[in-house]
Amino acid sequence: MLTTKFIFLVVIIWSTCEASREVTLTCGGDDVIERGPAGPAGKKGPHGDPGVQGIKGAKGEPGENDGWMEAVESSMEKIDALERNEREQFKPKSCRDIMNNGEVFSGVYSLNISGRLVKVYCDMDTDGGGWMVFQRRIDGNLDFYKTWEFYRRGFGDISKEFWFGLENLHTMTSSGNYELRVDIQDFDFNSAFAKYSSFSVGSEDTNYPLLVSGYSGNAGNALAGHNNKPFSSWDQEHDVHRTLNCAEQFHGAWWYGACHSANLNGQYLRGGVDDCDGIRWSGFGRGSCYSLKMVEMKMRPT
Ligand SMILES: *[C@@H]1O[C@H](CO)[C@@H](O)[C@H](O)[C@H]1NC(C)=O
Ligand SMILES: [Ca+2]
Repeated sequence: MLTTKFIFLVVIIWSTCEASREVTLTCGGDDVIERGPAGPAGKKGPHGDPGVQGIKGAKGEPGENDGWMEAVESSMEKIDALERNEREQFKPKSCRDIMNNGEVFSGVYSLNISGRLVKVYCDMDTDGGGWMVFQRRIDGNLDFYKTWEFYRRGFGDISKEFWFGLENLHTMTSSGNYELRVDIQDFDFNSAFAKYSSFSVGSEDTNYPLLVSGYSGNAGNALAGHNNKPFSSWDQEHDVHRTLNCAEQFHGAWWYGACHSANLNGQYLRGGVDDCDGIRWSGFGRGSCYSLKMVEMKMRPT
Protein backbone atom coordinates (compact mmCIF):
# COMPACT_ATOMS: atom_id res chain seq x y z
CA MET A 1 0.00 0.00 0.00
CA LEU A 2 2.75 2.40 0.96
CA THR A 3 4.56 1.52 -2.24
CA THR A 4 1.47 2.36 -4.29
CA LYS A 5 1.13 5.71 -2.52
CA PHE A 6 4.77 6.46 -3.09
CA ILE A 7 4.57 5.70 -6.83
CA PHE A 8 1.38 7.78 -7.06
CA LEU A 9 3.17 10.72 -5.43
CA VAL A 10 6.09 10.41 -7.86
CA VAL A 11 3.66 10.39 -10.79
CA ILE A 12 1.95 13.53 -9.50
CA ILE A 13 5.23 15.36 -9.06
CA TRP A 14 6.36 14.26 -12.48
CA SER A 15 3.14 15.32 -14.19
CA THR A 16 3.18 18.68 -12.42
CA CYS A 17 6.68 19.21 -13.75
CA GLU A 18 5.60 18.21 -17.28
CA ALA A 19 2.67 20.58 -17.12
CA SER A 20 4.86 23.38 -15.86
CA ARG A 21 7.37 23.12 -18.72
CA GLU A 22 5.48 25.74 -20.76
CA VAL A 23 5.45 28.27 -17.96
CA THR A 24 9.10 27.51 -17.22
CA LEU A 25 9.04 26.68 -13.53
CA THR A 26 12.16 24.91 -12.39
CA CYS A 27 11.72 21.20 -12.34
CA GLY A 28 14.42 18.57 -12.22
CA GLY A 29 17.25 20.15 -14.26
CA ASP A 30 15.31 22.10 -16.95
CA ASP A 31 16.87 25.40 -17.97
CA VAL A 32 15.57 28.41 -16.13
CA ILE A 33 14.26 31.17 -18.33
CA GLU A 34 13.78 34.53 -16.76
CA ARG A 35 10.23 35.66 -16.42
CA GLY A 36 8.73 39.12 -16.57
CA PRO A 37 6.97 40.71 -13.62
CA ALA A 38 3.70 39.02 -12.64
CA GLY A 39 0.45 40.64 -13.72
CA PRO A 40 -2.43 41.37 -11.32
CA ALA A 41 -4.31 38.29 -10.11
CA GLY A 42 -7.52 37.53 -11.99
CA LYS A 43 -10.93 37.04 -10.38
CA LYS A 44 -11.47 33.64 -8.92
CA GLY A 45 -13.77 31.50 -11.07
CA PRO A 46 -16.73 29.43 -9.78
CA HIS A 47 -16.04 25.94 -8.43
CA GLY A 48 -16.25 23.28 -11.11
CA ASP A 49 -18.27 20.05 -10.70
CA PRO A 50 -16.34 17.27 -9.03
CA GLY A 51 -14.79 14.95 -11.60
CA VAL A 52 -15.59 11.26 -12.05
CA GLN A 53 -13.35 9.06 -9.95
CA GLY A 54 -10.55 7.57 -12.01
CA ILE A 55 -9.70 3.88 -12.37
CA LYS A 56 -7.37 2.60 -9.75
CA GLY A 57 -3.85 2.12 -11.07
CA ALA A 58 -1.93 -1.14 -11.05
CA LYS A 59 0.15 -1.91 -8.01
CA GLY A 60 3.67 -0.53 -8.37
CA GLU A 61 6.87 -2.54 -8.08
CA PRO A 62 8.53 -2.31 -4.71
CA GLY A 63 11.15 0.40 -4.72
CA GLU A 64 14.86 -0.35 -4.47
CA ASN A 65 16.93 0.91 -1.60
CA ASP A 66 14.08 2.84 -0.07
CA GLY A 67 15.71 3.17 3.33
CA TRP A 68 12.86 5.12 4.83
CA MET A 69 10.33 2.51 3.73
CA GLU A 70 12.35 -0.24 5.33
CA ALA A 71 12.37 1.82 8.51
CA VAL A 72 8.57 2.19 8.34
CA GLU A 73 8.13 -1.53 7.71
CA SER A 74 10.38 -2.52 10.58
CA SER A 75 8.60 -0.18 12.99
CA MET A 76 5.27 -1.64 11.84
CA GLU A 77 6.64 -5.08 12.61
CA LYS A 78 7.54 -3.82 16.05
CA ILE A 79 3.98 -2.57 16.60
CA ASP A 80 2.64 -5.98 15.51
CA ALA A 81 4.90 -7.69 18.04
CA LEU A 82 3.73 -5.33 20.79
CA GLU A 83 0.09 -6.02 19.96
CA ARG A 84 0.75 -9.75 19.96
CA ASN A 85 2.33 -9.37 23.38
CA GLU A 86 -0.62 -7.38 24.67
CA ARG A 87 -3.06 -10.04 23.50
CA GLU A 88 -1.05 -12.71 25.32
CA GLN A 89 -1.15 -10.63 28.49
CA PHE A 90 -4.86 -11.34 28.76
CA LYS A 91 -4.25 -15.08 28.57
CA PRO A 92 -1.54 -15.86 31.11
CA LYS A 93 -0.87 -19.56 31.55
CA SER A 94 0.96 -19.28 34.86
CA CYS A 95 1.70 -16.94 37.76
CA ARG A 96 5.15 -16.53 36.26
CA ASP A 97 3.54 -15.08 33.08
CA ILE A 98 1.59 -12.68 35.31
CA MET A 99 4.77 -11.66 37.10
CA ASN A 100 6.55 -11.16 33.76
CA ASN A 101 3.67 -8.86 32.76
CA GLY A 102 4.73 -6.59 35.60
CA GLU A 103 2.48 -7.63 38.50
CA VAL A 104 4.37 -7.42 41.79
CA PHE A 105 1.73 -8.15 44.42
CA SER A 106 0.75 -11.54 45.79
CA GLY A 107 -2.97 -12.16 45.37
CA VAL A 108 -5.76 -13.55 43.24
CA TYR A 109 -5.36 -13.54 39.44
CA SER A 110 -6.95 -15.37 36.49
CA LEU A 111 -5.15 -17.98 34.46
CA ASN A 112 -6.10 -19.54 31.15
CA ILE A 113 -6.03 -23.28 31.86
CA SER A 114 -6.69 -24.95 28.48
CA GLY A 115 -9.21 -22.32 27.46
CA ARG A 116 -10.98 -21.90 30.81
CA LEU A 117 -10.35 -18.83 32.95
CA VAL A 118 -9.55 -20.07 36.46
CA LYS A 119 -8.95 -17.93 39.54
CA VAL A 120 -5.66 -18.71 41.25
CA TYR A 121 -3.52 -17.32 44.06
CA CYS A 122 -0.07 -16.10 42.97
CA ASP A 123 2.76 -15.77 45.49
CA MET A 124 4.96 -12.94 44.14
CA ASP A 125 7.03 -12.61 47.34
CA THR A 126 8.65 -15.96 48.00
CA ASP A 127 11.89 -17.03 46.30
CA GLY A 128 11.66 -14.73 43.24
CA GLY A 129 7.84 -14.88 42.99
CA GLY A 130 5.68 -16.25 40.16
CA TRP A 131 4.45 -19.22 42.24
CA MET A 132 0.91 -20.53 41.94
CA VAL A 133 -0.25 -21.72 45.37
CA PHE A 134 -2.25 -24.94 45.08
CA GLN A 135 -2.73 -25.88 48.72
CA ARG A 136 -2.84 -23.83 51.93
CA ARG A 137 -3.43 -24.58 55.62
CA ILE A 138 -3.32 -21.64 58.03
CA ASP A 139 -5.96 -21.91 60.75
CA GLY A 140 -7.87 -25.19 60.56
CA ASN A 141 -11.15 -23.52 59.58
CA LEU A 142 -11.63 -25.81 56.57
CA ASP A 143 -12.24 -29.55 56.77
CA PHE A 144 -9.77 -31.41 54.52
CA TYR A 145 -11.14 -34.91 55.18
CA LYS A 146 -13.02 -35.08 51.90
CA THR A 147 -13.87 -37.47 49.07
CA TRP A 148 -12.11 -38.14 45.78
CA GLU A 149 -14.49 -35.86 43.87
CA PHE A 150 -13.55 -32.89 46.10
CA TYR A 151 -9.85 -33.57 45.65
CA ARG A 152 -10.31 -34.00 41.93
CA ARG A 153 -12.17 -30.68 41.45
CA GLY A 154 -10.69 -28.63 44.30
CA PHE A 155 -12.34 -26.95 47.31
CA GLY A 156 -12.04 -24.01 49.71
CA ASP A 157 -11.30 -20.31 49.28
CA ILE A 158 -8.09 -19.51 47.37
CA SER A 159 -7.30 -16.53 49.59
CA LYS A 160 -7.70 -18.67 52.75
CA GLU A 161 -7.48 -22.47 53.12
CA PHE A 162 -7.98 -24.54 49.98
CA TRP A 163 -7.01 -27.40 47.68
CA PHE A 164 -6.73 -26.39 44.01
CA GLY A 165 -7.73 -29.70 42.44
CA LEU A 166 -5.93 -32.69 40.95
CA GLU A 167 -7.43 -32.32 37.47
CA ASN A 168 -6.12 -28.76 37.12
CA LEU A 169 -2.74 -29.82 38.52
CA HIS A 170 -2.56 -32.59 35.96
CA THR A 171 -3.61 -30.31 33.08
CA MET A 172 -1.08 -27.64 33.97
CA THR A 173 1.88 -29.85 34.78
CA SER A 174 1.36 -31.93 31.63
CA SER A 175 1.61 -28.83 29.42
CA GLY A 176 5.06 -27.72 30.62
CA ASN A 177 7.85 -28.29 33.14
CA TYR A 178 7.15 -27.19 36.70
CA GLU A 179 9.04 -26.96 39.97
CA LEU A 180 7.42 -27.44 43.37
CA ARG A 181 7.96 -25.54 46.59
CA VAL A 182 6.51 -26.46 49.99
CA ASP A 183 6.65 -23.77 52.70
CA ILE A 184 5.96 -24.89 56.26
CA GLN A 185 5.87 -23.30 59.71
CA ASP A 186 5.54 -24.67 63.22
CA PHE A 187 3.96 -23.07 66.30
CA ASP A 188 7.38 -21.90 67.58
CA PHE A 189 7.97 -19.38 64.75
CA ASN A 190 10.26 -21.70 62.79
CA SER A 191 9.89 -21.91 59.03
CA ALA A 192 11.40 -24.22 56.48
CA PHE A 193 10.96 -25.14 52.84
CA ALA A 194 11.43 -28.02 50.45
CA LYS A 195 11.89 -27.50 46.76
CA TYR A 196 11.72 -30.03 43.92
CA SER A 197 13.15 -29.00 40.56
CA SER A 198 10.68 -31.25 38.75
CA PHE A 199 7.02 -31.71 39.66
CA SER A 200 4.04 -33.18 37.88
CA VAL A 201 0.77 -34.96 38.59
CA GLY A 202 -0.28 -37.81 36.30
CA SER A 203 -3.74 -38.35 34.79
CA GLU A 204 -6.90 -39.58 36.49
CA ASP A 205 -6.60 -42.91 34.59
CA THR A 206 -3.56 -43.61 36.76
CA ASN A 207 -5.08 -41.95 39.86
CA TYR A 208 -3.09 -38.72 39.65
CA PRO A 209 0.34 -40.02 40.74
CA LEU A 210 2.87 -37.57 42.18
CA LEU A 211 6.15 -37.23 40.28
CA VAL A 212 8.85 -35.23 42.07
CA SER A 213 12.63 -35.10 41.86
CA GLY A 214 15.55 -32.77 42.50
CA TYR A 215 15.06 -31.99 46.20
CA SER A 216 16.70 -28.95 47.80
CA GLY A 217 15.86 -26.95 50.93
CA ASN A 218 16.02 -27.19 54.72
CA ALA A 219 12.76 -28.96 55.61
CA GLY A 220 13.94 -32.45 54.63
CA ASN A 221 12.92 -34.59 51.66
CA ALA A 222 9.66 -35.89 53.14
CA LEU A 223 8.15 -36.45 49.69
CA ALA A 224 10.80 -39.00 48.70
CA GLY A 225 8.60 -41.91 49.78
CA HIS A 226 5.56 -40.42 48.03
CA ASN A 227 7.15 -40.12 44.62
CA ASN A 228 5.37 -42.24 42.01
CA LYS A 229 2.47 -43.03 44.38
CA PRO A 230 -1.12 -42.58 43.17
CA PHE A 231 -3.47 -40.29 45.08
CA SER A 232 -5.86 -41.78 47.66
CA SER A 233 -8.90 -40.48 49.49
CA TRP A 234 -10.93 -42.48 52.04
CA ASP A 235 -13.43 -43.41 49.31
CA GLN A 236 -10.76 -44.28 46.69
CA GLU A 237 -7.96 -46.30 48.20
CA HIS A 238 -4.84 -46.64 46.03
CA ASP A 239 -2.18 -46.93 48.74
CA VAL A 240 0.18 -49.89 49.05
CA HIS A 241 -0.50 -50.70 52.71
CA ARG A 242 -1.84 -54.26 52.86
CA THR A 243 -4.18 -53.86 55.79
CA LEU A 244 -4.83 -50.14 56.25
CA ASN A 245 -6.86 -47.73 54.17
CA CYS A 246 -4.28 -44.98 54.76
CA ALA A 247 -6.59 -42.03 53.98
CA GLU A 248 -9.19 -43.36 56.40
CA GLN A 249 -6.61 -44.26 59.03
CA PHE A 250 -4.87 -40.86 58.96
CA HIS A 251 -7.89 -38.70 58.14
CA GLY A 252 -6.46 -37.07 55.06
CA ALA A 253 -6.07 -37.54 51.30
CA TRP A 254 -2.63 -37.87 49.82
CA TRP A 255 -0.18 -39.77 47.64
CA TYR A 256 -0.01 -42.45 50.35
CA GLY A 257 2.44 -45.32 50.13
CA ALA A 258 2.40 -47.45 53.29
CA CYS A 259 1.38 -44.90 54.66
CA HIS A 260 3.19 -41.52 54.96
CA SER A 261 6.15 -39.32 55.83
CA ALA A 262 4.18 -36.24 54.80
CA ASN A 263 0.45 -35.76 55.33
CA LEU A 264 -0.22 -32.15 54.38
CA ASN A 265 -3.97 -32.66 53.91
CA GLY A 266 -4.28 -34.23 57.38
CA GLN A 267 -6.10 -32.85 60.41
CA TYR A 268 -5.29 -29.38 61.78
CA LEU A 269 -4.12 -30.38 65.27
CA ARG A 270 -2.16 -27.32 66.52
CA GLY A 271 1.06 -29.09 67.33
CA GLY A 272 -0.27 -32.31 68.91
CA VAL A 273 2.92 -34.39 69.02
CA ASP A 274 2.81 -37.99 67.81
CA ASP A 275 -0.61 -38.00 66.32
CA CYS A 276 0.01 -38.95 62.73
CA ASP A 277 -3.45 -37.76 61.66
CA GLY A 278 -1.94 -34.28 61.68
CA ILE A 279 -0.38 -32.05 59.05
CA ARG A 280 2.91 -33.87 59.06
CA TRP A 281 6.25 -33.17 57.41
CA SER A 282 8.51 -35.73 58.99
CA GLY A 283 11.85 -34.36 60.17
CA PHE A 284 10.47 -30.90 60.95
CA GLY A 285 8.88 -29.70 64.20
CA ARG A 286 8.97 -31.35 67.62
CA GLY A 287 8.24 -35.05 67.37
CA SER A 288 7.96 -37.27 64.35
CA CYS A 289 4.23 -36.61 63.85
CA TYR A 290 4.14 -32.93 64.83
CA SER A 291 1.18 -31.14 63.19
CA LEU A 292 2.19 -27.93 61.45
CA LYS A 293 0.81 -24.43 61.91
CA MET A 294 1.12 -23.34 58.29
CA VAL A 295 1.62 -25.06 54.94
CA GLU A 296 1.67 -23.78 51.40
CA MET A 297 2.30 -25.93 48.34
CA LYS A 298 3.11 -23.96 45.19
CA MET A 299 4.39 -24.51 41.67
CA ARG A 300 6.08 -22.47 38.95
CA PRO A 301 7.13 -23.22 35.35
CA THR A 302 10.87 -23.79 34.93
C1 LIG B 1 -6.56 -19.57 26.21
O1 LIG B 1 -5.42 -20.00 25.49
C2 LIG B 1 -5.71 -20.59 24.24
C3 LIG B 1 -4.42 -21.03 23.61
O2 LIG B 1 -3.72 -21.90 24.45
C4 LIG B 1 -6.43 -19.58 23.35
O3 LIG B 1 -6.77 -20.20 22.15
C5 LIG B 1 -7.68 -19.08 24.05
O4 LIG B 1 -8.27 -18.06 23.28
C6 LIG B 1 -7.35 -18.53 25.43
N1 LIG B 1 -8.57 -18.18 26.11
C7 LIG B 1 -8.71 -17.06 26.84
C8 LIG B 1 -10.05 -16.86 27.48
O5 LIG B 1 -7.83 -16.25 27.02
CA1 LIG C 1 -4.38 -50.09 51.80
